[in-house]
Amino acid sequence: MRTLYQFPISHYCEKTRWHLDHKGLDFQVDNLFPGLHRIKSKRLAGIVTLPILKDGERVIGDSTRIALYLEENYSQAPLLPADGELRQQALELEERFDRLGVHVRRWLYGQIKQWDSVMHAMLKVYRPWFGLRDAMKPVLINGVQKLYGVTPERVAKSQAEVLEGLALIESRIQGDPSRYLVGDRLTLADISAAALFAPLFTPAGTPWEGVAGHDAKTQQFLDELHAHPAGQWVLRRYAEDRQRRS
Ligand SMILES: N[C@@H](CCC(=O)N[C@@H](CS)C(=O)NCC(=O)O)C(=O)O
Repeated sequence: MRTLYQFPISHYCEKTRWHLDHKGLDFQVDNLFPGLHRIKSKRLAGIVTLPILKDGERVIGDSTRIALYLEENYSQAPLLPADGELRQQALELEERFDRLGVHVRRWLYGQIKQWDSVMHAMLKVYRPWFGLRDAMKPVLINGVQKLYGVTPERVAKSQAEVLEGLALIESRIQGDPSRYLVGDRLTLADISAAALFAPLFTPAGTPWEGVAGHDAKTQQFLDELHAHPAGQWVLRRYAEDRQRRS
């Protein structure tokens, strides 16, 4: 039995879901409640973040470590190229996009003017527990802003990082959304970049579809990003390469 401990709305958890789906590995999800998740995540893997994967007796925390574990232990549908140089490039890009995921998250949280639809998307999978779930919303909004460093200065820096990340995608694909980041097939670099940037582009069928708490100015900025090759690339990877079982 395989269990993914997750938050549905987390883009790091989406990266792991995509990987498991790509390999055709069955798994159940255990949606932990934000904040309270730390009791279980510490007990399971000694960390405070999700995703955590339990595969039989093995417990692996952190999306990058999970990705390497899956590649090492399940040879089907490999996401790391056999060629040493391409493999190294895929691994390096995976790490780079992993770090950029932090900036995508901070920038997006920094744009929210209305938290209702964001909180709904974040909490809808949990039982209402006699009103306790909804009573937690103000605590969570405050907690998320503190935890992820959502201050005007840091959000502005994160915007620059996000734009650099999109420019990196554009240069790797040479402006052509049909291409992959490394070589001519899907690798770990692609699913990391696409999953971690997906909240900006809200592909159909993802937890971010229809979530919008920002204003018209931010929407215009996002629309411009959508039209760029990197935005089109994320949507194309989802349309063509995200075999969804979860
Ligand atoms: N480097 C970690 C980052 C995971 C991460 O930041 N997860 C967030 C959700 S997007 C989390 O669990 N935050 C809760 C917390 O820090 O308490 C990974 O790749 O798994």
